[in-house]
Amino acid sequence: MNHHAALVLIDVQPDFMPGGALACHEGDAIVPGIDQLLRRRLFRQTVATQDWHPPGHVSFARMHAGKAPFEQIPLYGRPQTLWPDHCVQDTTGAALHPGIDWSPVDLILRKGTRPDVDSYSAFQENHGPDGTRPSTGLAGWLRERGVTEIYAVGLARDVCVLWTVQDALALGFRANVVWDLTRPVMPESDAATRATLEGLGVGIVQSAELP
Ligand code: VGL
Ligand code: ZN
Repeated sequence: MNHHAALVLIDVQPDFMPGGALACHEGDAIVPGIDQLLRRRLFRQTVATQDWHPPGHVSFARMHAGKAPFEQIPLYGRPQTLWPDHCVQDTTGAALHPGIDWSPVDLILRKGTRPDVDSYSAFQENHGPDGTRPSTGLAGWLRERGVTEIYAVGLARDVCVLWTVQDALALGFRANVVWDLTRPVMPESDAATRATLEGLGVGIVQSAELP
């Protein structure tokens, strides 16, 4: 393992798993593997993100009259997918999954806390009303700790994991996805997600290949 690599655990929360508000296909299947990976302490730094929305968040379909979850609307001049209410602050569905021992994690980064802006990537929020994407500060945090490469795991493969690794590359990090420790919200998206990642030069690895 590259000594300068960080593990980034994206939104491993019950609401993204079967029975949750915005379940990913087989989302719970990644829990044991992530717990085992954390116990191995392979990485110099470990960061977990937590989707953490206030009630009435702009991404919730319920806030938009006549709109249903998974429909798209224009928001601040860009397409916004509307979601069921999910990961509402201080609910059990928003917790870091209780099946994982989180103690080795160095940083827990909450995102999506602004009522009017959605947030998929660990690095930058989605576009806000002023047309910018506010930084979460994670790129600086990683750089100041000597990190040059990330390995992403978690949920959802086609949304927050994808946006995180795209931003990582744009911000100058090498990026990898541990494919078997991710699951998609839309399973039919897998071929497109894989092709996008391969086209960008993102490493696609399996957890069993990690040293
Ligand atoms: C996510 C949709 C809405 C994710 C978060 O974690 O991929 N997807 N909020
Ligand atoms: Zn969300």
